[in-house]
Amino acid sequence: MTAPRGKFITLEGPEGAGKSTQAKLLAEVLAARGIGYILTREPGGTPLAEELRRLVKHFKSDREEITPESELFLMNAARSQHVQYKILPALNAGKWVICDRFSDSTLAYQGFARGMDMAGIKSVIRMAAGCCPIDRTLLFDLPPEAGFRRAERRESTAGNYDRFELAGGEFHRKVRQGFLALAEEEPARFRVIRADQAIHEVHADVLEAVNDLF
Ligand code: Z5A
Repeated sequence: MTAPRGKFITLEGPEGAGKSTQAKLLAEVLAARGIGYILTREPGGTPLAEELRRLVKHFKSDREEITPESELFLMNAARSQHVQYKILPALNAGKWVICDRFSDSTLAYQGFARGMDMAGIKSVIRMAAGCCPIDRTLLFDLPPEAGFRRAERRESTAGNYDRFELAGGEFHRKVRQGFLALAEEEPARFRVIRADQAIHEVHADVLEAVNDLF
């Protein structure tokens, strides 16, 4: 007998909103309940996808820039590897997948913020991840200034900003508005969580937001 498919939960939101922190706390709850899970992230999650992550975040050349179209394809090349080699096998084995960012980040960053055609983006996402419907998306909402201040305090940042962190306030305001618009479009899948609370309060909201999936 095959195991029932696991649940696919994605965490979305602007930088520094606390997605990674909350993903780990949720994983601890699953472990305590004896539920098999994997914790993963985008872009990334497999060897090739992690290489693409490094490129798309830190590529620098005085001869060319990454075009918005290339950014879209790099994100989705990484996603295709991630889905085929990590996410689908875990779901099919009955494990829950907790994913720090997924396709809604493409819609918010490459769509709303970079201004690329939404229908085209959705069709690329379908090619990369159409086989993986999401059960619940937790949107951690925070003004970009607050998220940036938090991210700046992180040791790993230490002045080494990536292409997205350097994109400016207006870009990140569009990202936030984009995420909120996506949540309004699909209220059954999304739960919007106030990320400006203390970590334990955000965690309590996360548990409430996934409670019906247990
Ligand atoms: N991107 C894209 O354009 N298209 C796509 O399709 C995909 C991604 C998938 C990935 O960067 C970039 O790729 C991302 C979008 C783009 N760029 N941006 N911006 P990333 O993965 O490196 O960046 P991130 O997802 O924004 O990670 P992050 O900055 O680490 O944010 P976070 O995971 O939401 O936050 P955190 O690491 O849990 O917390 C940040 C700090 O705040 C840390 O010191 C915590 O201890 C602290 N923290 C957490 N929660 C709280 C609360 N509640 N109060 C106070 N302090 C807190």
